[in-house]
Amino acid sequence: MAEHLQLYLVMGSQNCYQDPIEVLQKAIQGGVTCFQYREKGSGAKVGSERGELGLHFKEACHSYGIPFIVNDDVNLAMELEADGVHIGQEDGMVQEIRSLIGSERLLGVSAHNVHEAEKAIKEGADYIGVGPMFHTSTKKDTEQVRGPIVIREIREVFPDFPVVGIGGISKRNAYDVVSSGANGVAVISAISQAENAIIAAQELKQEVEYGVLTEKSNVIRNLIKSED
Ligand code: 3NM
Repeated sequence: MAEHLQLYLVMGSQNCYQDPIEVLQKAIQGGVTCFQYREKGSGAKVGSERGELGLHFKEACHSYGIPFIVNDDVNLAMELEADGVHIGQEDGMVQEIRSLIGSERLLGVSAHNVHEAEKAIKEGADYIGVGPMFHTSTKKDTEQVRGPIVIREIREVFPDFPVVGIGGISKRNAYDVVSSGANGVAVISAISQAENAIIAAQELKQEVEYGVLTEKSNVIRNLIKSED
């Protein structure tokens, strides 16, 4: 799972200024490694239109070989035969959702601190999304911003568990999130509202790769130190 988290695009039609399917296709061409369909908030599609758009998104993801995850809605995820579901703390019990979706589908859970991370991991999440890393105006009901330090705290307890940071991430701060130990970054506006989604994704991906290298060399340095 961790490799899919490098550059995770979360998006619904309400987040886009341009055609959402084209935005997704360009984003994947630019380096997006996972997609979450989050049709939510004012202007979001409902009913059959919501399902139809999801199907187009899924086709785009699968034609490029990246996972298609549905936010919150287990019924929609099953109807669309999605690769997984992502839930928040308020969306139900992890074990319950797992029993509905089966062991093959991915289950992502939002966590805001070490305690929530620990609970989600023990209950069977495949990865956790940790946020908000920075201030965001995309989601109104976020928890307080504590920044990439939360990733470090979670990493100390779970050195290898797949973790992605979310909230206010752009090319200017993606490096801080990944060099703190996240496997990648999840973004909405940095790609969905960019003038050119290909370039936006490429630039973010570069920062993520740079952050991964820094984190790896830190781990090696610490290993050498502990052997001295
Ligand atoms: N979850 P942007 S922040 C969907 O903190 C979501 O859990 C968050 O949008 C959390 O990349 C967020 O435009 C919105 O800041 C992310």
